[in-house]
Amino acid sequence: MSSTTASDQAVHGEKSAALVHQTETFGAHNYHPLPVVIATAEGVWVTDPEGKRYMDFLSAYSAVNQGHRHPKIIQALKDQADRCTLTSRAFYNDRMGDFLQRLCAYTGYEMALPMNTGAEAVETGMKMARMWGAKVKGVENGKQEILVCEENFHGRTISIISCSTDPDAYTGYGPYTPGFKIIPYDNARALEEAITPNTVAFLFEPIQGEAGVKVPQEGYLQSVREICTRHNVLMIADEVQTGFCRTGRKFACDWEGVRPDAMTLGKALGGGVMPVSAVVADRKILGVFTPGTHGSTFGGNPLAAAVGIAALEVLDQEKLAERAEELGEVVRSGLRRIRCPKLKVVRGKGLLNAVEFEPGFEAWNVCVALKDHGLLAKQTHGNIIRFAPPLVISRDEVEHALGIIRTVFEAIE
Ligand code: IF1
Repeated sequence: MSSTTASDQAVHGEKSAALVHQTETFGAHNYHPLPVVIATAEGVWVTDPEGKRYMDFLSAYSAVNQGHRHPKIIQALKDQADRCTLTSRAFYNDRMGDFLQRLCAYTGYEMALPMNTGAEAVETGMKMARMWGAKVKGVENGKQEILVCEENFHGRTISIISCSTDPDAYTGYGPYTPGFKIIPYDNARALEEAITPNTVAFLFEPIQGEAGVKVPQEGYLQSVREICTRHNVLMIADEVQTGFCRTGRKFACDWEGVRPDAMTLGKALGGGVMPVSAVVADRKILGVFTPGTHGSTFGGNPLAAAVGIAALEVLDQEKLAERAEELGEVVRSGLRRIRCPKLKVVRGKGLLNAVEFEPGFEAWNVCVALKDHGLLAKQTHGNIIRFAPPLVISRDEVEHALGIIRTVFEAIE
């Protein structure tokens, strides 16, 4: 029995409608996509099957920082595909070492553990923290505690949703993994008060993406660093979404000059082409893993390594952090000039920005209207829309996007 959705009617044309219908018929309904079908993509632009072009202002949730199908990344993918794609970690391969060395150089850590998705990196970070707690800090195994923040988003696995505060993320998925404590975000005192002798790590987002691009007050990261150091608690920054130049620095923690004990990385590390993720830390922490204690079939595969190398090179060669910082200012000032009584807050860092409408406002129809005007964006929660274009966007493209957003927002009653 096929189920059609409102989206069937709202898409651009016959081909799109048929594709939506097919997707909704055979695909589990774990998403409610905007009624648009993407067929081709390049840089900031995507095109639907009918040939209509849109600006991508979501960037696959910051996984396309280098732009869709960046030529250097695609070339690296093609070249490696013609040599070797997958070996498993049962053997060495000739690309992973180079990738890990470059990732360590880019992030400033001694070691890296390659995985595939962001959630796998976060799970790896959790296991690393627990193992470090048992082996190094001396916490009795089974009593390790990890602190996380309210409104966090770290992925969709059972252990990760076990520390979520979003009922949509965890309801119905019990029993939950124990060993997590939840504290308020952007509150250093709450962190200090929650630490016990069994606390092994504080896992946090330097900017909370899914929560609606929540930027903590200046000094929060430095306070977290000082508290974690003093209590011998691992400071683990989840930079899966904020990493790789998105916020105007290599990593969001760089804005306060803070070096976490470990970072979980993903999304743009795969250059918008394939899943590539990792945990980076120094030897005294990542060294807790010994052969056979953790792994992944695809983690560190030569194809991912080749793509990851190209993804990192493009960030530097095209100075994407500088671009994100400069154009982010243009986006926020442009958004703040829009006359829209229901628009209450514009916030963000670099090219990770969001607008918040008055409480109770439903932003879905605004996103549909933006789509009809040629710009793709998605709300995080009912009244918040995230704007996160690829970092290769030009100044002219930013101005064009602001024109679309202004037209749509100023038409909101
Ligand atoms: C979805 C959210 C964003 C992440 C951080 C780990 C992961 C993510 C900070 C896990 C992934 C994605 C997941 C995707 C939508 C998107 C998302 F809305 F879910 F929360 F970006 F804000 N840490 N975020 O943001 O990485 O396993 O997905 O590779 O699940 O709908 P992943």
